[in-house]
Amino acid sequence: MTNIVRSTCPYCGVGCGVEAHTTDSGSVEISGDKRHPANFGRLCVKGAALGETLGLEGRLLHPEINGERVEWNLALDETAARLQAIIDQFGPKAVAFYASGQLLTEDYYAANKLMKGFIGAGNIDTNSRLCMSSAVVGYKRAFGADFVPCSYEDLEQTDLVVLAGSNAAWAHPVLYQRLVQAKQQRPQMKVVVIDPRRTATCEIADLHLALRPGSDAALFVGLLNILSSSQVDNTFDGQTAALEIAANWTLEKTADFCQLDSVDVQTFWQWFAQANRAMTLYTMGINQSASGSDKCNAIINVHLASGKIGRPGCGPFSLTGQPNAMGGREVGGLANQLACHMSFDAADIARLGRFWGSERIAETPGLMAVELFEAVGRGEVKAVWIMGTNPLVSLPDSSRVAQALANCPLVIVSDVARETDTLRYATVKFPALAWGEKNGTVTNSERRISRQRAFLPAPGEARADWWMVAQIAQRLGYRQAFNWQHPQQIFSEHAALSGYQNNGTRAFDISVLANLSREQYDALEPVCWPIAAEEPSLFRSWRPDGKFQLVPVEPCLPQAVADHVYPLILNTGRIRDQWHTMTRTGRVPRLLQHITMPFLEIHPRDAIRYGVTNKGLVRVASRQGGMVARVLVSDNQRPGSVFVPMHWSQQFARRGLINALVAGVCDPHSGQPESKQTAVRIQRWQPAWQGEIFARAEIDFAPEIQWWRQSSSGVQHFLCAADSNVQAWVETLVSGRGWQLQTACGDGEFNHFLAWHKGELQLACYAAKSWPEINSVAVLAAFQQAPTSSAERYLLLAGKAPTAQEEAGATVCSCFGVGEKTILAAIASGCRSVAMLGEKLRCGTCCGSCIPELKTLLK
Ligand SMILES: Nc1nc2c(c(=O)[nH]1)N[C@H]1C(S)=C(S)[C@@H](COP(=O)(O)OP(=O)(O)OC[C@H]3O[C@@H](n4cnc5c(=O)[nH]c(N)nc54)[C@H](O)[C@@H]3O)O[C@H]1N2
Ligand SMILES: Nc1nc2c(c(=O)[nH]1)N[C@H]1C(S)=C(S)[C@@H](COP(=O)(O)OP(=O)(O)OC[C@H]3O[C@@H](n4cnc5c(=O)[nH]c(N)nc54)[C@H](O)[C@@H]3O)O[C@H]1N2
Ligand code: SF4
Ligand SMILES: [Mo]
Repeated sequence: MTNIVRSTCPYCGVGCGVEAHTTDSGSVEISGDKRHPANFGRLCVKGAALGETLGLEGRLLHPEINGERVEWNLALDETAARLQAIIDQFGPKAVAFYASGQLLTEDYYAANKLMKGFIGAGNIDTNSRLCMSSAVVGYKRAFGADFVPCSYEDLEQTDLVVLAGSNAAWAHPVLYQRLVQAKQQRPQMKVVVIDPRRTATCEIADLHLALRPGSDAALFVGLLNILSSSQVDNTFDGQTAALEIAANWTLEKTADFCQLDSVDVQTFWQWFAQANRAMTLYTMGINQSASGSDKCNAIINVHLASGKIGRPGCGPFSLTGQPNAMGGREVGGLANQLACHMSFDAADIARLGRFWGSERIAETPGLMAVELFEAVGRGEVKAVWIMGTNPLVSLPDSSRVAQALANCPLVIVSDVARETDTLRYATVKFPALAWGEKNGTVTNSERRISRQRAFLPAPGEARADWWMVAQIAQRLGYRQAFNWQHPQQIFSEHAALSGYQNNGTRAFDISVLANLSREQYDALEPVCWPIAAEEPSLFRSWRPDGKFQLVPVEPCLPQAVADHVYPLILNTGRIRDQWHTMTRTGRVPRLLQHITMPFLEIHPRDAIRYGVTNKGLVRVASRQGGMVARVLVSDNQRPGSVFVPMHWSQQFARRGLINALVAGVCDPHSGQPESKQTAVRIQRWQPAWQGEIFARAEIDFAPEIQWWRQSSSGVQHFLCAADSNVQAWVETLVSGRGWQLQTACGDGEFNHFLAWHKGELQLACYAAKSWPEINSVAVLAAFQQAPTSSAERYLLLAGKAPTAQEEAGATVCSCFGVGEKTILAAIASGCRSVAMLGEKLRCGTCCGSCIPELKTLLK
């Protein structure tokens, strides 16, 4: 019998509905939920691969203190006692929580309540600080509330979509496909992409503005100037000052500042001014900037000034990144907010105190992510509880974060994975329930609250994040306030607080959901807040005077400046098939096959200038630190700027951490770091050898060997490179184990090794001057079933398949596992279009996110 549980995808902020089909035998299949209004059944590659992330291998399943497994009770008693001792001796501000937009609303509410309501300090911040805190500042300054005035269905009703600093094709794939469809249906709808890189998102762009990194504000301030002469019909607070600045941003000045063709700038301005309805979708290319808040307001300003807001098909739409980034904003998970859209003014503090029954409500905002870890480093914060985020990888200036945590007396980490870069520094490890096991709600980009429901039993001793918080709170003496047995009770409390003495003063009000029974909570259908209100009219209603703010914005360039020592600007971001620090997607082999190691994308002209070649290795360094990547020469890149993905941690590469280079300069209003611009230099690295290594069990790499993990279960598979002697290293590895070594070497050009033990393959190492062409499928197969004839063994030693087993090449279509070589062969045999390829190989027919690459291959 199959049991179907409806839930929500745990990855991006699109918030797609999924169905988990479980059978009695325990197998689980994930498919899209056709009834969910965020996706109507569609899933992207990551969502479709969720079923492959459910295994327990690599999971943290038991609490630990100082590396020793302990009983939950002891772990909780001990942790609470240590927290209490620190609070007693140094005060509540010596304790901090660092939470995540991937927690459920119920988890988040609990953590925020404990820290701000009962420990009594503002020190709870979240990884959303690195993500959309600038967007929050933008909305609050403009509207007086953190309200996203758009929905996905606006995309079907608009005339112009501007994507600013968003690679939605890879980062919000299902939403992007919706946009693709909308454009197919109404080709007259225009799409403008603003991004220094040409990305997969540009595939549907009528205009791509490949502007100078960090110069976006000028485009919108200049646009405001154009609008002011024709369209500004309303009086806004701040209007005079905003327009005064804008008046300086003529077409010439703007084009010059942004290093764009003035014809292109003018086209964009005209399209925006003339469109009856327009939307701007913006994400990290805007937010992750030392002037990100101002950029957000520059965008909101043009929508306000032209009246393209508060009606269908209009509005400034900040897309949230994480599945519950919006939920975090609702519960007040950022250090400078209180719960349910309340702020640190006396009336709100008093109101919250009444509702929670506490006299200890934090009276001032707490530390924001980057400064929080700086305070840890200075020893001012002595205990930090990290939940659902991996700051060693994702915060800027990683070596400083590592130093801070290494010296912090109490580091509590709640995670689902057993090994992460952050867990290395944990004093206390709490095993959390993962997706599929946990139960609660999340809110997506369009403010739609959906249920995540459990369809798997809790494994080992893993527990819900809210439960851990409640248990610690009870041990700190707050039993009454944290006496929940079920997430529904927390949700009810949160919903009630949202309406508590609200009277229309706070935009976030879901109090109609406060009295749901457990059955009703379990059956809750996806619902957008504000509930029971007409959205456009509501948008007007929380500023009863109708006054919105035009924030005066003076465009400026990034803090990072290229100079003769660090002449290139490093841009960082996402790739299609990986999620953040890869703790989940990195374990799915097919998701690692699209892009196998960190790359540095560079313009051909710069490649020549700096002497690097496609697929060669390169050392990248900033004033903060360095990493190693593989070169990808591409004219999608702007000259002067390079791109490296953010995902690789020390679990997946020896030196792949891009945040080792990022400085962590922050926006003064939002505290959001400038993760998109860092001045770097690059240096070609021609190692003595590079190659691939396969091993039956974990192996120790000599410290001078760079490695990039290709699989994290079963046979260990790595790409490697080093300047040292490969033969000497392999010999030490094999020595003393009684393995027989089979070697082949060709004149210093290549060195291949196979190590056998009792007829079983133990190790295969293929090293060469440049990347060897290895049939990894055949090599992996040889670990399952060793070749028997000596001819086959020689073929294996050559890295070839025993029979004419063809290799598919890098996976282009992850949904159906179709490789580049297969696609090229199909093109050679007559497939002339994406449709023909789809018919023959199925590639591109599921989520569609590989279509841009298929087109490139066709070209
Ligand atoms: N596959 C995948 N999808 C994800 C995630 C993931 O890890 N993997 N993470 C999710 C999360 S949390 C987030 S926040 C979102 C992020 O979603 P996005 O913001 O779309 O993703 P990024 O790749 O970080 O950056 C977007 C683009 O900003 C561009 N950019 C860099 N500098 C500038 C600039 O100065 N101006 C402009 N206009 N553009 C610039 C980059 O070239 C890049 O193409 O993705 C979500 N979705
Ligand atoms: N250079 C650069 N840096 C960036 C960015 C960039 O574009 N460039 N983007 C930034 C942005 S937008 C973001 S959102 C961050 C993301 O960065 P992180 O939040 O650090 O990345 P994740 O890998 O998602 O970390 C989530 C952690 O929580 C664990 N986990 C998963 N599910 C659960 C759960 O249910 N409970 C608990 N307790 N743990 C769980 C995972 O195993 C993982 O260790 O990175 C930021 N850093
Ligand atoms: S688009 Fe986002 S929410 Fe939807 S399936 Fe993909 S990762 Fe999940
Ligand atoms: Mo994010």
